[in-house]
Amino acid sequence: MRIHVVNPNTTASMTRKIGEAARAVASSGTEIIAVNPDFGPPSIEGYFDEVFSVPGLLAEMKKAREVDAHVIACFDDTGLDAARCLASAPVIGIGEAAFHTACLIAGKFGVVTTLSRSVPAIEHNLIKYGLFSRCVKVRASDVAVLELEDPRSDARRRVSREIALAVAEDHAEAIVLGCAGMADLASALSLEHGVPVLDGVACAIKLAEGLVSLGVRTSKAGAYAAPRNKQFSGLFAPFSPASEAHDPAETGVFG
Ligand code: 5HY
Repeated sequence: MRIHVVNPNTTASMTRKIGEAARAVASSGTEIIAVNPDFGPPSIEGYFDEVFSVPGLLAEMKKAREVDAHVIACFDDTGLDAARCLASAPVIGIGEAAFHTACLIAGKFGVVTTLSRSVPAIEHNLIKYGLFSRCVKVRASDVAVLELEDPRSDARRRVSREIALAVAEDHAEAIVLGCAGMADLASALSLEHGVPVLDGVACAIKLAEGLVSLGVRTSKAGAYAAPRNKQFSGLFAPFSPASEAHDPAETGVFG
């Protein structure tokens, strides 16, 4: 099977790290195609960045050919609902995947993310998924997303310190890492803190493989029905559901 993994920000080094984390858990026979758009924010920290990363995400999804599932590798599950309207293959958000996985192995879990501005979106997703009561707290480690790409930064120490507080003060029984850029830290931090520490990329790959093996696809009976044909105007004309001829993959997104 072929799993298309989209990092909605434009930072290629993070996409490489995400691809490595995905391949590390993928079954033999699963091909991972890890991509990021060439336009949009270099990192997604809060609502403003998030909204400008969605067109790039959808453009990458429109480019994907013969894939069995899609994974959105941004912990806010950026553009997840719109992506499910666009694709019939299953679409998994790494946030949703990690939350459900945590609920299968712990009574209560904690989330440790990047900056405090990223916390509200994650809390809203927990409420939306009906899992808010299973999460003891969403903590910020005060680490900017791109610090995770800088080997000289002490990002790992700050993330680890916040995990220690989540276990000691919030009594978290498992930890969910709240950024795709933390994908390479999970196993070492789990050993260090003696509780399961989950990376959403790995959780999403295993869930995607499961859905494909079950032969299920996104229901088109309601919320995730294909977009109705209409012509968008201006900057987003190339994204118009109507203008199949103006596929962003072929004509480029703007003009
Ligand atoms: C992520 N941002 O997983 C989120 C994390 C965050 O660029 N990749 C990003 O801080 O919301």
